Amino acid sequence: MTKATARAYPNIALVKYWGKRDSTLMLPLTGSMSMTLDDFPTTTTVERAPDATTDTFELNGEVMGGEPLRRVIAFLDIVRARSGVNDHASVRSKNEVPTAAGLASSASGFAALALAASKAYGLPLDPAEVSRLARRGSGSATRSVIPRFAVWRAGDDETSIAVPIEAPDMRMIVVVVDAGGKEISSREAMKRTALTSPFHDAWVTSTEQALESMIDSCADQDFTRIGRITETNALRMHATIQACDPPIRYLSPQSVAIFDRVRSLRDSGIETYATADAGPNVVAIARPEDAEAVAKALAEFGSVRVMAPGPGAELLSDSEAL
Ligand code: 2P0
Repeated sequence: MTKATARAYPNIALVKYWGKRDSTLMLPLTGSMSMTLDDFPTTTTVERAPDATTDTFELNGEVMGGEPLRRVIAFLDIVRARSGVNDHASVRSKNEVPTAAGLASSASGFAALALAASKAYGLPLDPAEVSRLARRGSGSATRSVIPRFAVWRAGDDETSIAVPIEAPDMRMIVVVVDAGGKEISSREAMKRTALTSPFHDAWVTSTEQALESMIDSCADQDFTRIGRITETNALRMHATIQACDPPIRYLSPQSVAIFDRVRSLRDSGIETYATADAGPNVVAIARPEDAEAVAKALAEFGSVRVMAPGPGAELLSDSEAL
C-alpha cells in the first residue's frame, strides 16, 4: 500500500493549548481538552512517488509552494525518518472549512495527513501513534485524531498524545463575526506571549488547574462546571495574549458583545458559555436541547452554525482518493 486517503475534522478547545515547551518536538506547556466537530473536514491522499525528487502538495486543486509546502515537507521528513522509507510523496488535500468559517484548518489538515501518511509509509495506525505523529505538524492536530472529546497531555515525546475522554453530550454554536482580516498566527503569537506577557506564568499554572477540574467535571457529567471552566479559561488566554508587547488583541468589539449576550442568555435561564480561539469568532457551548435557542439568539451577530461531537481521523477507501 503506497497510497492512502484519510479524513479528519477540526476541533475547538474547552481548555486551551497556548504555549510550547519544545517547538521542535511540539510539546505543549500544558495539557488541553477539546471537542472534535462533525463538519468541515479535511480529506487528504498521500501517494508515495519513488521516482520523484521532491514532495508536492496540492490544496483544493491548487499547487502549493512557500510555507504550506515547507510544513508538509518537514512533516513528511519525520514520516520518512520514522518509517525508514525515503520515498517522496504527492499530497493532495481538500479542505471543506469555508474560508469564511474562521476555523483553523491546521488541526484537521495535519490529523488527516498523519493518518494517510502513516498508512502509505507503513507506520502504526493506532490513534495514540497517529496522534503523536500529528502533533509534529500542528499542536491542535494532536486532538483532531480523536473522536468526540479529547484530552492532550503535555508529557514528553512519547507520552504527549491525545486520548478520548467521556463528556456530557453538547453542541457548539460557532458564530462567525468577521470573515476578513489576517491576524497574527497562533504560532507567532504563542512565542510573543511566552517572551513578553507578564501573565504567562499565571496562564500556565491556571490552565493546569483548569484541565484537572475539567477532567473531574467530565467524569461528573457536570455541564455547568464544564461551561464555567471553558469560559474562564478562554478569557484568561485572551487576557494573557492582550498583555503582550506589542499587544495582540484577537477579540473584536463584536466578539465581546457575544460574550455579553451569552451571559445574558444564562441570566435568562438558557445555560450557555462562550469560548474563542486566535481570532474574533466566538463559539458557544450548550446542552443539545438548548442549541437552537442559542443559535437563534446569536444569529444577529453573524452567521451561525450548530456542531455536534464528531468523528476522529478515519481512513477512506481508494474510491474516495483525491
Ligand atoms: C487550541 N489554538 O487549543 C488553541 C487555542 C488557538 C487558540 O491550538 O503552532 O495551530 O501549529 O502548534 O495548533 C492553534 O494553534 O499551533 C491552537 P501550532 P496551532 O486550539
